[in-house]
Amino acid sequence: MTDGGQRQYGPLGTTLVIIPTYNEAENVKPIVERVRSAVPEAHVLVADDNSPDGTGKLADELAATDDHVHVLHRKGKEGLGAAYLAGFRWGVEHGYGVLVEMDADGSHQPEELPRLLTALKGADLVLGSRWVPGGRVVNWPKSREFLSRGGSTYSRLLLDVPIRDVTGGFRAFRVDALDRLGLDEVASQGYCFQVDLARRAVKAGLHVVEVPITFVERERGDSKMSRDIVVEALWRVTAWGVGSRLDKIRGK
Ligand SMILES: Nc1nc2c(ncn2[C@@H]2O[C@H](COP(=O)(O)OP(=O)(O)OP(=O)(O)O)[C@@H](O)[C@H]2O)c(=O)[nH]1
Ligand SMILES: [Mg+2]
Repeated sequence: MTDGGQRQYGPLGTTLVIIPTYNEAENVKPIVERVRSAVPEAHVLVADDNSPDGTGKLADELAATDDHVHVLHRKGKEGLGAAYLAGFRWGVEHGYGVLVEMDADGSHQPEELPRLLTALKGADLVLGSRWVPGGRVVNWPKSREFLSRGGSTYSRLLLDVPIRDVTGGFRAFRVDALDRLGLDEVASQGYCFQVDLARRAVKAGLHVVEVPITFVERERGDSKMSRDIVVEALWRVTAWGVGSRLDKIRGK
């Protein structure tokens, strides 16, 4: 999408990389270290849902020796969406200018963050994208690729969002753009949280830019992807699509 380069964007401010975790004991240390060396000026917030495997404690150990690392302990597993919303609130309260979403499992490569942040200088929201030219996935089974591409295509067509990778979770937001998304009303819990934010961004008229990324399948730990998450995404996206079509028919 383009606004024809008409708009002026302010300075970015300090970046907070939010990493939601649930049972990522094998991944939390390596991912935080990679972020710290890829973007040394950025801060990291691990948003842990009281992982039984001790991820939160490991994150505390990292925070104890590095003043750029912070931990948000949540009481129990409430889904990716709730963890991000809590992380966003924390970031806004602490005065960060840019909030980044990133998985803990290495699928999103911290080394690609500088490219996302450079693109954000001229945008409200930057999406790391697997499905634009130059984007790719490494080591994904065909079934997963089919689900992801299918989910993106279904969402794009039904919701009229001109975004190739609607479900991706490697994103950089300007804080003032987040304010315009109506986050208080977001109820999406799992995967569809990402679709929800993307559709809200387009609806709010934000300038959204997709930057190609190489997405790497997780090597350690277990996926939290489940049937329930896919079902939630399917019904919510369908309900949003039908709702907005009805609004159009009614002339709203
Ligand atoms: N705090 C919190 N984090 C979560 C929750 N569910 C998933 N996560 C984290 O969200 C990120 C994405 O979850 P994944 O299990 O990798 O989901 P996915 O990327 O769709 O699945 P795979 O591609 O199979 O890895 C990881 O960092 C998880 O630890 C949750 O309920 N609470
Ligand atoms: Mg993953």
